Amino acid sequence: MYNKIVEKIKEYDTILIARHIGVDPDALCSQLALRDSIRLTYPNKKVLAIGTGSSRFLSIGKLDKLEKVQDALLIITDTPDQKRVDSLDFSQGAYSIKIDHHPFLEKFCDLELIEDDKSSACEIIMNLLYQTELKCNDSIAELLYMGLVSDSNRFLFNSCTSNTFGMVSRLLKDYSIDLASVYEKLYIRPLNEVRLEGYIALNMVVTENCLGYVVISDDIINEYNVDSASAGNMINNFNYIREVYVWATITEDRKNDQYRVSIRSRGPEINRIAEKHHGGGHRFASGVKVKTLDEAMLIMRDLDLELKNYFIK
Ligand SMILES: [Mn+2]
Repeated sequence: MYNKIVEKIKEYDTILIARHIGVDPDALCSQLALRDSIRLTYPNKKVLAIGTGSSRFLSIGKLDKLEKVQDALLIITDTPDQKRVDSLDFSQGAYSIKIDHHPFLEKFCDLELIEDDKSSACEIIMNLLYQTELKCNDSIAELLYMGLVSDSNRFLFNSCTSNTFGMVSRLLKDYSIDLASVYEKLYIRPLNEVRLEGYIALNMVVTENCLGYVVISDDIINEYNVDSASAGNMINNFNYIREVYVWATITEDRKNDQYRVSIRSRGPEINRIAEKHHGGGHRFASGVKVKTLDEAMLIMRDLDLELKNYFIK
């Protein structure tokens, strides 16, 4: 499969690489690393990374302007379904390839490489670069390391396997990566976000079945002067609370007239519940967008029930 991907890359002069909406470091780094690797290996090809930028990740790297899609090879990383593709129409293009580590949702590319046992899309790209003629250098290695570290929440998840550590070990031996600088790019944050974290900790509702959730209203987002995307991302900081096995943030997004529900679990699998409510994600990290707070509370009810059954078993 890896070689088949490289054969396809060799066939095309123009290659457009996309990833999912609501950009995160794994999506961005896998996309940029693959772009830079193809540019390094085949300097005559035009390779562009497409997608909506985010001020938060400016220090990670720059995206490109979209050019014409016809005759181009389209590649998407870190994205299981077409509706989450950012800024690229996959019904166009000459040929398309998906490289993803999410559980399979739908086929929308001609060639799909899905390795849902990998910690991150970046880990798959690391394998791809090591096992094919695609080249790597220090800055590409740094991108790949950054995406992997971010998606595995600093090697905290079970998605980290001996392959993960093996690849990271090899990468650190072969390339020079400034770890302190990587962590600063990923984790530096303004004081008001830390203060909002304090708000979440103080206001989290915890049920007797060990579900913890908090509603972050638009007023709160404004009061703490954070953007709603970074408010939703704070969910990852609330793991390992003794009384909480599943936790969720319900973040109001008044601009788009919706609530974003982010769910994490260290107990039962929660992606089926997310899918039932038209969201998705990983077994222990999922998300749903809903129109009303009532719908969000229906998800909380389902999660609470799931927990109840989980503890009975
Ligand atoms: Mn990912």
